[in-house]
Amino acid sequence: MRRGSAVRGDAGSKREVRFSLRSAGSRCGSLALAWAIPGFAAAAPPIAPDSLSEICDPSTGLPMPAIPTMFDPASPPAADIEALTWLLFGICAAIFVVVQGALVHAIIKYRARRRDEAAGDEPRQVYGSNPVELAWTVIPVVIVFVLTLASVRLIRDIERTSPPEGALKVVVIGHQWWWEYRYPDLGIVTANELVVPAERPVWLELHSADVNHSWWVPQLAGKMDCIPGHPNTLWFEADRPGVYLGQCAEYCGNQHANMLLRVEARAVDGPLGFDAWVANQQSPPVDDDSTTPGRDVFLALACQSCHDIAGVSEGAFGPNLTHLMSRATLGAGVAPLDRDSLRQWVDDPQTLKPGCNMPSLKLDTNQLDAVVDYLASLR
Ligand code: HEC
Ligand SMILES: [Cu+2]
Repeated sequence: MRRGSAVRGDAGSKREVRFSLRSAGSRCGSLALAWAIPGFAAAAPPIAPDSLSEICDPSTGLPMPAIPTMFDPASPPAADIEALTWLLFGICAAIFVVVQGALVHAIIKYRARRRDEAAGDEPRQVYGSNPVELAWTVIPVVIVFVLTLASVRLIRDIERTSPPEGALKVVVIGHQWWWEYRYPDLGIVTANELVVPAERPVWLELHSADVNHSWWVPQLAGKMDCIPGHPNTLWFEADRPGVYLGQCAEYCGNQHANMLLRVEARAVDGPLGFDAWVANQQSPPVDDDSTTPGRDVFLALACQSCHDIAGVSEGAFGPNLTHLMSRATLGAGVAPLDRDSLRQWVDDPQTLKPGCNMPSLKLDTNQLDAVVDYLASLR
């Protein structure tokens, strides 16, 4: 039972908010799922195997689907895509029924019968029929035309060349095997968890630092590739607060499956609101005398050449750690971000995420404890 694992902060107040949210919301009241999928399990540790459809995210108290789904859209582009999906499904289902029906009818009605054989009869042979050939040419052409028009219209509706008015701009950079998020207008850099306000459009500019990745959170928008040297754009607008999950959708190497996408759409106000999150992210990292030894170890080792901690180090190869503990997951979803998994990660990330681009620096126990104390203070 790891419910406490994603509790962060001195969190008395957060805890209260969360549990009151939880008892208030009937959808969030009795929760959760025995996890089958490791990445998604990390995104929300199990509480009780109760509902397969929706659970409460332990770190924010927000509702969250157990697995990513496109059938519960929470944003206009996703809703349009779902509607088109049902239209296509409906047309294809009708074709299936008609074709299979005709097949079954023919098999039964025109099956070989003993008395036909005895009489040496063959059914009447038909060589070419203009009406039939016309029908099976024209009808499919009309169907394909309808499908094409519907798809083109949808693409025209949801793809934009400029940001919607009032949109929050976020630059997404896919890395092997994690996500970087930069908020240019707010001066924020974070990793793996995109926090946005609900009911406000979000404009993503997608890049890649290495190979192709693909950003796909099915409840929010369609799939969009992150291509090196070729920025793409995507927009969505979460119509209700919630945690929306997705997964890198373009094979990008051995840890591709551990590139969880996690979007938290928060209300604007309140202690767990978007504005409070922004204020915290913009504040300098915690600087506490008791964790100075750990910070010194961090600076003395190669950690500082790969990681950015505002005002402390400027590495840019790995995730920004300035407010590490404000996140709920570690290593793009391989584990919930708690002290135990953090310690295991710093000791040897390869045990949690084999092949990932952070080496074990073989710290001794004292160094390890000091660094983990330091990192755990970065809220
Ligand atoms: C060669 C560069 C490199 C060095 C050196 C390095 N890291 Fe990392 N680190 C990374 C990369 C890359 C990731 C992302 C791995 C992934 O998720 O696939 C990462 C991830 C992390 C994370 C998880 C961040 C998150 O949000 O999931 C922590 C914590 C971390 N490193 C701490 C450290 C510490 C402490 C040290 C020094 C002991 C260190 N790193 C040394 C490259 C490095
Ligand atoms: Cu990938």
